[in-house]
Amino acid sequence: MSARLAAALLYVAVSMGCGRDEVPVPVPEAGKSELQAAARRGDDSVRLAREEAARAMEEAVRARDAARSAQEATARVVAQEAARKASLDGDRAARAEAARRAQEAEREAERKADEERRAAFQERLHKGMILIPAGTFRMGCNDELDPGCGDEEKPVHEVELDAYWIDATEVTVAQFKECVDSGSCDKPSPAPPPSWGDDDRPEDWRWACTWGRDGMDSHPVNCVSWTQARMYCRYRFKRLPTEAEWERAARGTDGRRYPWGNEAPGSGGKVANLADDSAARPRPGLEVTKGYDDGFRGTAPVGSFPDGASPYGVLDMAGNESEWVNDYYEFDYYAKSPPKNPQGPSWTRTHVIRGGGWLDRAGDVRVSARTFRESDQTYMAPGFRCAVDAAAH
Ligand SMILES: [Ca+2]
Ligand SMILES: [Ca+2]
Repeated sequence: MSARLAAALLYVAVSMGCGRDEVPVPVPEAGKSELQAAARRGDDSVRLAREEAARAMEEAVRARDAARSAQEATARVVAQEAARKASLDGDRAARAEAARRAQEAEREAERKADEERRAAFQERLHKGMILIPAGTFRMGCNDELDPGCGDEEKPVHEVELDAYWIDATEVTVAQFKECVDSGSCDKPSPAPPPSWGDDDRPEDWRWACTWGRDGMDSHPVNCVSWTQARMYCRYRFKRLPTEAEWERAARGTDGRRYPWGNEAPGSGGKVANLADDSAARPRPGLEVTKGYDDGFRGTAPVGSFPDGASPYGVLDMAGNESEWVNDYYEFDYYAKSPPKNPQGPSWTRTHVIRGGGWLDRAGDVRVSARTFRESDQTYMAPGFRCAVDAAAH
């Protein structure tokens, strides 16, 4: 600082702040311009400072506003994200609910479709079958009521059976052909085995096998083994009837000797196809029921004798073709068989045949008559029918 400026400042200080009693020091004329310049420079500094402060204030305001804007923007983003998440959650819940309902509808549709398929299957399965109700009956032959009892038919004994369905007729050639065509069944034998056992040559009996002959579609299939019969029933989702089921379907519960009652064939109308006068005409030596003519030397179309129906309406349980049943054969099985749903012995070399057929006389078509054959052999005598548990489907 120059001496002149210091003097000016001293003057100013004295004039502004010194005691009243002090006399102001006059400023030299030469320093006034400098003083004024300094004042101007001070004014400029203040102004600049004020302007700087104003700018700083403006900047602060802008920063505050920007921060506020940023906060607001952030809040908006957060709110938008929350809204989006809520929307997604809502959509997810809605989709889950829609999926649940779709699954329920699908399950219901499947359940109804299953019911319809089951009903259609049962209708097809039970078509041509007769329901035999659960209950008890006396199985076997009672000497007091039937003088023709064989020892293998005794003792008469009470048997309880669950309900079941049984074919109304023997299985026909046309029905068996469906199984053969499907590949599930082997063709029946074209002729009886060579060991037929009498003086006739096997070729003389080829006409008796119904398979492959014109006009035989509605006749019972024969010349099939027990194994072939079983395979056919399995093809139809059925099974062979047990011996007890077969007898119950044939005679009901009143102990009758024949399906239609106690009168032997020949005493009334035509009730069954058996060895009759028709069968004897081409073979005079054949033992037949004389005086009875059912009109068929061999098999008849199934169901040809409605007057011979059993109490349940089952047909051809006496005659036409004798029939394989599911049980192994044992001569004295009745003496030890269980009282409920008997299934036959556990194993023997033969299976039971019931009902007699077109080669048998009247006494052999009684409902309690029993015979047997080797299981894997084919004969012209046995045909078969199928059954199914009432509770199975
Ligand atoms: Ca006959
Ligand atoms: Ca029969």
